[in-house]
Amino acid sequence: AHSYTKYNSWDKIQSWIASISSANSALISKQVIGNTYEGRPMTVLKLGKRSSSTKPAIFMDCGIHAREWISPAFCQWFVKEALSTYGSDSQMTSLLNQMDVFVLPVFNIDGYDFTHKSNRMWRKTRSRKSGSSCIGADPNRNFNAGWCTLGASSNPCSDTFCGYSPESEIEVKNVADFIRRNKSIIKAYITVHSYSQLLLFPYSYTYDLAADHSELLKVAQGASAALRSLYGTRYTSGPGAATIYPAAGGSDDWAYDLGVKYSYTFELRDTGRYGFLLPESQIKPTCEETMLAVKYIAAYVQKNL
Ligand code: 0X9
Ligand code: ZN
Ligand code: ZN
Repeated sequence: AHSYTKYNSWDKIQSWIASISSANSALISKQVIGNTYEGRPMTVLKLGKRSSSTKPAIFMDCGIHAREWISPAFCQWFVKEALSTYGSDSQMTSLLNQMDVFVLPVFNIDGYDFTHKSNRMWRKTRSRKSGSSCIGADPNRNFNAGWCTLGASSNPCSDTFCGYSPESEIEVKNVADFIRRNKSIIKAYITVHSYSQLLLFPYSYTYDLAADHSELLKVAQGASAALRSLYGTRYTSGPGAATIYPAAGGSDDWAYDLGVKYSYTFELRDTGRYGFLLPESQIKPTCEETMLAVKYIAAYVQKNL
């Protein structure tokens, strides 16, 4: 059965998506934004109170990288918390009254399924192309932001293969199309990875500072402080290139250059003791503390609409 404190398989997440949306139709709707390479449906959940006017929105995705299992666990947690605290938590109530939150629980579904069935450390998509026996591209090197210029590989066998062209990965194209289509309402982009305990923002494809650098840093530091207030977990905030490493083709830089100012990449727990193999006993504390950071960013965005 599905559990918020376990790493659920894709099959369990898929049935959870169906049941949670049908049981909460006043606050959730779902839409398929396309299929993965292997044909699995990519479903975006829209959380928010129904409104007659179009609402500004936040887009959040989890599971761009297959082996980062705490990430999809967080998106599921976020949906549960949003539903269970709407009406009692004043911040969540106000957020979902005024804005919508689009949640893509698993971005790289084919890769995620592969990590459950065959290779726990798989990172990339599962696309194939004739001419190479190596499988998949790194979805976070496949966005059209300084594509394949830095910190990415043009070798299909590399774990950071940028793909054959920008958006060559259908999962990337589906998400990019969705965000482009909803560009006028999307005010923030949040993408959840692991691990290293970082809160990153543009740029990663250059060491140049973003035009909104000081505001992005201020909000990241506030979010990190909120996260730390629960269990003392320390996060470092900063632009990707200088804080983790330069790497082009990422979703955060792409969304920012499209015009989504508040664009953040979370690298959740831990700092390397367990790494991608974070024990299930840490799902709850990791998600609870991360909720505080995401809610901090959301509240800031809402206040500055
Ligand atoms: O390298 C990545 O894609 C991310 N780290 S991970 O260990 N989860 O793979 C960091 C992404 C930072 N942003 C960009 N490079 N645009
Ligand atoms: Zn990642
Ligand atoms: Zn809670």
